[in-house]
Amino acid sequence: MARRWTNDLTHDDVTPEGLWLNRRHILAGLGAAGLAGLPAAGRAQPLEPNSWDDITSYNNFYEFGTGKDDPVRNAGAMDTSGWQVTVDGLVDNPGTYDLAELIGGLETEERLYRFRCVEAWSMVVPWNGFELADLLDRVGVQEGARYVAFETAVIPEVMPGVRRGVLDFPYVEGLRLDEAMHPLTIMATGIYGRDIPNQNGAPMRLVVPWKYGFKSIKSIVRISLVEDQPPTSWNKANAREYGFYSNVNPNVDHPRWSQATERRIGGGLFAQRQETLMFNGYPEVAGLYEGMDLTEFF
Ligand SMILES: Nc1nc2c(c(=O)[nH]1)N[C@H]1C(S)=C(S)[C@@H](COP(=O)(O)O)O[C@H]1N2
Ligand SMILES: [Mo]
Repeated sequence: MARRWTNDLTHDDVTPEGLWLNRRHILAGLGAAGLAGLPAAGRAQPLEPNSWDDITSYNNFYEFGTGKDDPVRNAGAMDTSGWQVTVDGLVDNPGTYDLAELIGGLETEERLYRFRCVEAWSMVVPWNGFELADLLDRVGVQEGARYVAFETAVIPEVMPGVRRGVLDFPYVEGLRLDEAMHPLTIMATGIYGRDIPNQNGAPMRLVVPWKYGFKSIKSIVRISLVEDQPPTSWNKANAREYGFYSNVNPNVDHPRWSQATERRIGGGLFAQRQETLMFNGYPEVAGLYEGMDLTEFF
């Protein structure tokens, strides 16, 4: 029934082996090290993950307020039980699904990803989840679909940022279909082997590691396969500063600040800034943008 939308890449082509971590190893490691932030010992780690505390207490989730500590203080009031997700547009199997039904059996390995916010801070997060491509295959992408649009829940009773109208909600984001199908693009449902906390986008959020953090939309309730480039929240709020693509690119400054360096959260106040890497250190995605002027399509 569902047709596989194919591209040429496989994991082996694009995911450096060291970035894949076996969930069982992680859980075993946590048994020994606690939740302080160290994955299984004895493995060569190309990246040092941030601590659970860093990852879950310094957040952007404007529905719950604009301060970095607003989400951790306010998001607990959101009830994610019985979560439903609507899948519509150019798909074989449209409908409104219970989340468990929609994603049952898809969850796979833990992945350690760099995360880079447009505000020039960064983290490294060990996500649990699955490839967005596997979900799209399950719902069956139809001919003619060129983009995937995503939408976040709007629950004013528990979302002070929605009540104050700090952005035009619902928060919306989008990817080109080939970006969405790329094996680095995941739907996260956990961190460090635990359920993803509300402030990080429970029960399911997008993670696109080569793009600025705001592309990684949280608490998703709608996924639409569409023909035309969908609107995106930060582009709607300020088109001059935020484009559709939003690839991490040290050579394209944000109009109000440089993107050449970043501050790793948790490194301490006096930690040296580090150089920001093209595509946030995922050069394997460069082929997606071949022939595009990335200063025009920023
Ligand atoms: N629905 C929604 N998703 C969102 C945001 C938001 O305000 N609302 N903020 C974005 C921004 S700007 C960033 S940097 C990341 C932060 O993710 P984290 O809190 O898990 O680090 O979430 C992104 N996803
Ligand atoms: Mo961000």
